[in-house]
Amino acid sequence: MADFLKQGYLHLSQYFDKELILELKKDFDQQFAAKRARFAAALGLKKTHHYSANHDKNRWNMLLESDSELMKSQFFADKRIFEQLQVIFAGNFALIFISSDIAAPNSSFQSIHQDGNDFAVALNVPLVNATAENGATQIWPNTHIFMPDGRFSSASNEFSDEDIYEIAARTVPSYMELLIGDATLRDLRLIHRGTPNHSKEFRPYLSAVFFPVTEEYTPELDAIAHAGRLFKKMKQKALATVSQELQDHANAFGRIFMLLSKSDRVLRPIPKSISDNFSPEALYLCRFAHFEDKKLNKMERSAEASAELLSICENYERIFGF
Ligand SMILES: O=C(O)CCC(=O)C(=O)O
Ligand SMILES: [Fe+2]
Repeated sequence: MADFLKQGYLHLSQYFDKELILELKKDFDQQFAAKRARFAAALGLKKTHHYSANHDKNRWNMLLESDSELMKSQFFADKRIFEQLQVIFAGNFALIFISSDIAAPNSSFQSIHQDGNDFAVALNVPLVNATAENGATQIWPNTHIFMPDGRFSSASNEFSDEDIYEIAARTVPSYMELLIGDATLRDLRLIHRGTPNHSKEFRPYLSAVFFPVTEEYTPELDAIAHAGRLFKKMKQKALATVSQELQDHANAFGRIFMLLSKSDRVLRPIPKSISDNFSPEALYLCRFAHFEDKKLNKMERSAEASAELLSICENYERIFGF
C-alpha cells in the first residue's frame, strides 16, 4: 500500500490463479476476434488484419461483454484487491470501465501521457506474459503527484503536454513487465505510454478502472438513452469516413458519457444470470450499472446530471455536424 501511494502503482505478483487467467483469455480471444470482425466488416475489409485498430496505431481498446466468462469471474471484485482499494480511496468509489487494452503486433510508441488529470485507479491484468518485447506499458514511477514534499495527494494535477515531457525527461521509466497471474494497480495520473509490440501475438491487458464517487446519482434514463444513440451515430460516421479524428472524438465522447453515467454498463446491461452470482463487492462496485434484474437498478437520478450530459451531447453534435 505504501508503495502504491509513493510510486503510483503496485505490482501484485502471482496474484491470480494462472489456470483462471488462461480460461479468461479464451473468452477474451473470442470477444476480441468478434470485435475485429465487426470492425473490418464496417470498414468493408475482406479479412481482419493487424493494421486496422480502433484506438491508436495498431492498438485497441475494448469494453468487455456483460454476458461473458470475464464478467462471471468477477476478476475486478477480488476481495483482497477491493480491501486495498477501500484504503486507497478512503471514501466511496465505483467501477466505471470494465475494459481491455491491446497492443497489436507493430504497435508503436504512444506519446507520453496520463489517462487523466484526476485521481482514479486501474487494475491491469495481463492475459499473456507482458515484456519489453511484446509491448509492456512503460511507466514513470512517482509522477502521479509532483508535490515538493512528495506526499500522496488525490488532488487533480493539471499537467500540460509540455509539463509531461519535462517531467518524463527528469525521471527514468520502467516497463510494466508482468507474468500471467500478475496484476498491477495503477494511479491513472501516472505518466506512461504504450510501446511497440515486436512479437506476432496480441498483448492484452484487462483494465478495470475505478473512480472516486462523491455523489450517488446519475443522469436520467432518457438523457442516457439520447447519449447512447448519439454515441452509436458518431462511431458509424467515424468508420464510414475512415477519419482518425472523428474516431478520437467518438472515443473521447464515449469516455465522458460513461464517466458521467458512472458506468460503462449503461449500454450493455448485466444479465440476471451473471448478477445473481455477484459478490457484495461486485454489486457495490457496479451499483451504477444497468441490470436486467430490475431490483438492482435503484440508483438516484438527477436533472442536473442530465443537463450536463445533454450539453456535452450538443457540443459533439456540432463537431460531427448532426
Ligand atoms: O496498452 C498499453 O500498453 C497502454 C495503452 C494506454 O496507455 C492508453 O491507450 O491510454
Ligand atoms: Fe494510457
